[in-house]
Amino acid sequence: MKLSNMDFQRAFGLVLSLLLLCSLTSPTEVSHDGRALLINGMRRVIISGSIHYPRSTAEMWPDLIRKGKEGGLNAIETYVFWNIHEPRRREYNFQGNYDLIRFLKTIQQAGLYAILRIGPYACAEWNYGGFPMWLQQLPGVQLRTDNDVYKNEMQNFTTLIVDKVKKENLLAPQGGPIILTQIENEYGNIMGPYGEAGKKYVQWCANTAESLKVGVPWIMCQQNDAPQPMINTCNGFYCDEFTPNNPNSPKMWTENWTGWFKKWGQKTPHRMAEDVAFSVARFFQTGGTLVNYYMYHGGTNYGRTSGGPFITTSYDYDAPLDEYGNLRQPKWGHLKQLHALLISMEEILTHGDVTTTDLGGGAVATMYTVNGTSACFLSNNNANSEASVTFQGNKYSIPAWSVSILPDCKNVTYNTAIVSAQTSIMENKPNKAESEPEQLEWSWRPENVEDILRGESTGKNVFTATKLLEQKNVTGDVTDYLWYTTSVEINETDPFYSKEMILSVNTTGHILYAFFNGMLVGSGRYGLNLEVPVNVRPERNVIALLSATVGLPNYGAYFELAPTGIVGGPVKLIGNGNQTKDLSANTWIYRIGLNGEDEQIWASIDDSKWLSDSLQVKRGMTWYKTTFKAPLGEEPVVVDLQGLGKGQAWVNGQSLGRYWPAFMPPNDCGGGGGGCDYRGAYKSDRCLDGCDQPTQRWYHVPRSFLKDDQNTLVLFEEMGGNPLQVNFRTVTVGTLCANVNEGSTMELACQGDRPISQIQFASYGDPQGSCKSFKKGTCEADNALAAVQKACVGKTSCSINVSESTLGASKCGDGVSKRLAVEAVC
Ligand SMILES: *[C@@H]1O[C@H](CO)[C@@H](O)[C@H](O)[C@H]1NC(C)=O
Ligand SMILES: *[C@@H]1O[C@H](CO)[C@@H](O)[C@H](O)[C@H]1NC(C)=O
Ligand SMILES: *[C@@H]1O[C@H](CO)[C@@H](O)[C@H](O)[C@H]1NC(C)=O
Ligand SMILES: *[C@@H]1O[C@H](CO)[C@@H](O)[C@H](O)[C@H]1NC(C)=O
Ligand SMILES: *[C@@H]1O[C@H](CO)[C@@H](O)[C@H](O)[C@H]1NC(C)=O
Ligand SMILES: *[C@@H]1O[C@H](CO)[C@@H](O)[C@H](O)[C@H]1NC(C)=O
Ligand SMILES: *[C@@H]1O[C@H](CO)[C@@H](O)[C@H](O)[C@H]1NC(C)=O
Ligand SMILES: *[C@@H]1O[C@H](CO)[C@@H](O)[C@H](O)[C@H]1NC(C)=O
Ligand SMILES: CC(=O)N[C@H]1CO[C@H](CO)[C@@H](O)[C@@H]1O
Repeated sequence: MKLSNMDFQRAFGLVLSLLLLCSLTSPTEVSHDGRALLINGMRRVIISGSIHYPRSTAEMWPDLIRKGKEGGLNAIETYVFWNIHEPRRREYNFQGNYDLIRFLKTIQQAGLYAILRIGPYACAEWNYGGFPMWLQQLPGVQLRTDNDVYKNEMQNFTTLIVDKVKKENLLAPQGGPIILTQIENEYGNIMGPYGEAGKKYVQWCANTAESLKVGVPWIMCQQNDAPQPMINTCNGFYCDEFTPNNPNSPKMWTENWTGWFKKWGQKTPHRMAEDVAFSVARFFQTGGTLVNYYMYHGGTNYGRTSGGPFITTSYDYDAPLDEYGNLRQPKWGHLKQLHALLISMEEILTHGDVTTTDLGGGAVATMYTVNGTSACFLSNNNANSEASVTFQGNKYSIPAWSVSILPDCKNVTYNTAIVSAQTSIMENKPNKAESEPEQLEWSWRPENVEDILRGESTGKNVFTATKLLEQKNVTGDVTDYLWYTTSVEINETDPFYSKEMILSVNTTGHILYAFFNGMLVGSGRYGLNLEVPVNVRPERNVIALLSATVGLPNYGAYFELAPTGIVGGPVKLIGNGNQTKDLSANTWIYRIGLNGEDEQIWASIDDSKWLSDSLQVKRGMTWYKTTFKAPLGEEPVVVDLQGLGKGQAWVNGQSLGRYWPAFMPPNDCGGGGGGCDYRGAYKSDRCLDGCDQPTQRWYHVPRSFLKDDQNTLVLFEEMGGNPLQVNFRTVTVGTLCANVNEGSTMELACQGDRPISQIQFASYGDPQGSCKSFKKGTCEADNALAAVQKACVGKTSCSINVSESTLGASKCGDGVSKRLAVEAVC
């Protein structure tokens, strides 16, 4: 292999940073007591965020991790995804975005700790929960229970991962970043149906983990019966009421859901910053010492990695870093302030004596005291009303569903419901690349299905069977697509014969297209019993059924056994007087995948088979191809696939994942209006939006997929769509807003090195409304706008102390609590 100059510089840089690391890293001892993790004997507060390495690119990792660190994290957590690393038994892949070791080293280089959830069952809305398909096909295997075949494979892979990180000195006692390791995952939630075998399995997991001698504690999340020394931990939207199963285990929260994932056909979930902050502050108020945000960066399900069925390609999760790696504001900033405060209270939170006082009406005061100094939390669990309380002789009002933090037990320096961090409204800006035409030029190619529709397929990936088979078992899950084709001779004397009959197909899903004598006669999604009228000929009739999966299930007891495809059927023709002809035991011709998949059309540079004339739109089973210039700049790139139906997309041969802009959520925007109330227990169906647009219209194109000159986009459109509206955009901050109380500091920043160009609104007094609808109130200072313009316009970021001395006299009465509200344009 030849090293280019660039490679050489990179390699040289790596050597340098490795040298640097060796000199900086020293063995770290990790243990725990009932209060906290002990790192080199010191109790620590750990604030961690989940970033799943295959859901971004290796080029994005340093920036994501840096933004996590800047947001106040001291640890990054990830699952390990078995099915991408061992796609075929004992054949491994740790390349590119699957380079776990490089990811862990990037965390280490940033000076953060790592939490490694080996599992190797991951759940994670990941295809098949992370299990490789070959595992389920081993004779005699039963997953996640006391089964020797399974345990042998689990042990083999877990050992491989542990050996790999040991070899690279990545465990804390070796000077590496890994302070915790996890075995299994949320098994306690679903172990009931496994009975005694499940209990034995939990013991076995613990023993196996112990035998691997990682030198750091093991955790088992959602596992009340986790045997010592496993530490059982909590996952959920709130974990304040969680208590570990052993007095020697610290209270740790391995999944605090910062938002929620999205499914095709559903609206977009949101979880307000105020409620995430409330849940974290409550957790620390009640003795928690380790929190992990699930997700801190959700990212993208590239390729066919999304679980489900029906999990979208975007795994944005409403996380503090958005799908593309931008700061999601105010969530990121509001939590950053909380983290700084909690870390500053580390000593007292991990050592203090705790006194709790019920102040009535849902309000609780918690005081941590050590050596005569105290820190306090005042919480109000009431979802409807503010609490006015007197605590240690001082009066406080605590907004509904919030926690105030008083590091000196006197002054409130943070309240979870009062957000002073800026709000950033993101915009997708048009591609400004030079000489890029308004509309892209497309060529197309039909997926050749004629043989199949005639019932005559032959060749590679084709075989016959006299029954209806389970789909993923047949395909090995290397493709979404499986054709089931049969033909039936019918003559007019057949008792069930009538000219018009019903074709009835019972499928477990996920998507079905039914063709009869070459014509598409029906389609449907989910598991369904499709019944469509067909015109039967008194001769040979061909039935071709295309079944497509949309991500395999990832959660639940025995989820791996959930069938896919037209397994067992029945497939029938129903005719005269409801007499039926059952075709389930016919000779079925199976065709695994598409011709285009066999050819890897998306990676091919052979243009000869593409047609550039008479572009066909609204045509199912069609490949499209275009070239485009990369948008200028560094900002994240997305492609707008509005107009298309359903399929998969590739840029320069790399998969962007499945697309499905034709799928809209149920149109019930009405009622309740916009806005979202953070108060009251969050559930994944609260605060939904996006009811009037495709579940997912925009698809992330990582910068590292792009070349400076010409780029290629290939689409496979399965149901019919129009690519003429497709265009590329960059995602960037459009509008900034902030609303900050007197005595605090307002901070504003655009993105990267883009300056603030204009202040559209600034009022210091009692301004009303919210971002994009601010109005001045009853009183304001005369010169606030000028002061903000002077401090911010032309700068990439600015900071203003909200006080009369910086903004001028407000002319508000004494009873008015003053604020500065600003709306700015980047
Ligand atoms: C995993 O299995 C392979 C054989 O399939 C064996 O060679 C290897 O030693 C096993 N690894 C461990 C850690 O057991
Ligand atoms: C409390 O004071 C004692 C005695 O001065 C000291 O040893 C200890 O480290 C202090 N503890 C904390 C948490 O500050
Ligand atoms: C902190 O609290 C004390 C007592 O309530 C008060 O006198 C003092 O002004 C407060 N300090 C600040 C900076 O708000
Ligand atoms: C999967 O296919 C194999 C043959 O390839 C068969 O022996 C096995 O029974 C199938 N399993 C299921 C669940 O259909
Ligand atoms: C029609 O089908 C029946 C039963 O398969 C067969 O016995 C008969 O010979 C067929 N008639 C014609 C005209 O093909
Ligand atoms: C359709 O298939 C499902 C799952 O395989 C089965 O439970 C159901 O009984 C079938 N329905 C009919 C009408 O056969
Ligand atoms: C055929 O089945 C349908 C649906 O089950 C029923 O409504 C109809 O009455 C039946 N027709 C005859 C002739 O039995
Ligand atoms: C804001 O006030 C703090 C102290 O209260 C001071 O250290 C800081 O310099 C001030 N910042 C600006 C931009 O005036
Ligand atoms: C019990 C439960 O719902 N667990 C889910 C928690 O959230 C994670 C992340 O979304 C999922 O992977 C689990 O299935």
